[in-house]
Amino acid sequence: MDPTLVRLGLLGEQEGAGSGSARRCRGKLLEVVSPIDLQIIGRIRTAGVEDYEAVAGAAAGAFDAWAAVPAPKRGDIVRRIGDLLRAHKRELAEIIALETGKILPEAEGEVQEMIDMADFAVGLSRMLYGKTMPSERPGHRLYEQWLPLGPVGVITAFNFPLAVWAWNAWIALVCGNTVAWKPSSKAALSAVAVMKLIWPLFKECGLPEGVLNLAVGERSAVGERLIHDRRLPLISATGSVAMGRRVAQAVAARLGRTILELGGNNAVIVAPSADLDLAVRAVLFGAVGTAGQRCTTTRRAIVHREIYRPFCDALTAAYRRLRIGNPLEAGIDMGPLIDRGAVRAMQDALARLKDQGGRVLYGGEPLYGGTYAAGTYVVPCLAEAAPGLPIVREETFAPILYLMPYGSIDEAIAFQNAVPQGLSSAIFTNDLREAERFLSHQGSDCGIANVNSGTSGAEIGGAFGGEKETGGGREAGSDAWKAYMRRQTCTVNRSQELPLSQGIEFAIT
Ligand code: UN1
Repeated sequence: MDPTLVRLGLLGEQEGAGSGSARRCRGKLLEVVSPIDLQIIGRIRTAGVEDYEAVAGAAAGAFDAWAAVPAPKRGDIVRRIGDLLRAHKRELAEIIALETGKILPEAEGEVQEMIDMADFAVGLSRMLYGKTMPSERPGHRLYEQWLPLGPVGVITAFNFPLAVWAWNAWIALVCGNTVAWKPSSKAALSAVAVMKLIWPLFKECGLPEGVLNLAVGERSAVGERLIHDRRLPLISATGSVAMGRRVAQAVAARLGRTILELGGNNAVIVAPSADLDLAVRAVLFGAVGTAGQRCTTTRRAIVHREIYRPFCDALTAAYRRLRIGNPLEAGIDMGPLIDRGAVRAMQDALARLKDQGGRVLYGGEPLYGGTYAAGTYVVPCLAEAAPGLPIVREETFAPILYLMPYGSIDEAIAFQNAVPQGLSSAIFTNDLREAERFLSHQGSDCGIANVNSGTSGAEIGGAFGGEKETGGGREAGSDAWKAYMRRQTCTVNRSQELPLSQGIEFAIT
């Protein structure tokens, strides 16, 4: 038995829902299978309908008490959560790696991202600033304040099973909201582990149950109920475009708020003046990091034709040196995909690529036998594809990089923007005009635009999210917190007159 599971108390059947401690659940049994070797690493009793109802009820019930805690005190709880995460960074990373197949350095990065986010939220808890504006009326004060919004529903994907929840949860907490979390069933053991770690802290601090809530479960028992739940004024969802569309429609129908972080189809433009070595390294990490299963994964490289060949050769040489294997072992660069279904989806995409006239330059095939017996490992793929091919417009959640040459910067930017998604983008250039053009309104149409830095691995300090089919939401740093609060504009009259705005005279004589 894996020592991490023992240390985190994840042996035996786990309860998939709770509000401060685990609750005896009545849903189906979920077997958690590691993509590394298809071994069962855990069993979770998922939330049934009544468990969801209890958990959402607890989130709604705890809201008033939590909102009444002063924001800096709420921040102090988040600081203590950050300390817990620091103390358990390695174990949490191991469970993430076991469950998702991402390599340990990246899994540790994910826990670090949660810690960084906690630090940010602690500071933020003293900076939920509202503006004061000059009133046009004598003896009046006009200002805005930000109030807690309510219980927030958070839906997360398998690829960042904890960090994306933390982006939402820490911000929601300091804003005075409670959280009801539905993690992906493909990565629910990490969620159970982290809640087991954090829940006792709330008890220790004398806080009521229901501030941080978990409900692992099937779409019918949890997901659908959550998005239609009128007790949750905000739903923040990360996942596929299809899922996001469903969430957006359900929440819009009840005039609720959404924060959506959906598909990406991120490109790197490599200009003739680029530092090639830097560009190759960035594209390599962007394309094969997390085995091509990040929202920010580099999926397209748009390379100037003068340097297209040397770039492709250098990248292929780097791909050949990649060590693919057990992500828990030192020295491995890329682990498995999340499951065999993901391997099939990758193979389907490559078959369609070939049908559409594209060409595989390197890799793409599944690996079998020995270390790879699980059937979840692949050789990452370099392919050549015209920018307009239907397959290039799709996000295949696998390590496929489409390479395409360009002639002019106008053409490169047009290629970059010619997809339905708009999350992350990058240009490698040493030409100031090109860089500034890329960052202007005539440049990248994405939520994230980088110069001489790759598409993935965003810091938490900036707002994270994208345009078009990526969903338009913003999470994590900067002023993303505003979406988690209720803005109130207040006018206070200290005079003995009642002047109306816009100079309206309305006097009954
Ligand atoms: C995601 O894939 O949903 O920028 C999030 C990055 C990470 C987060 C990715 N900080 O790649």
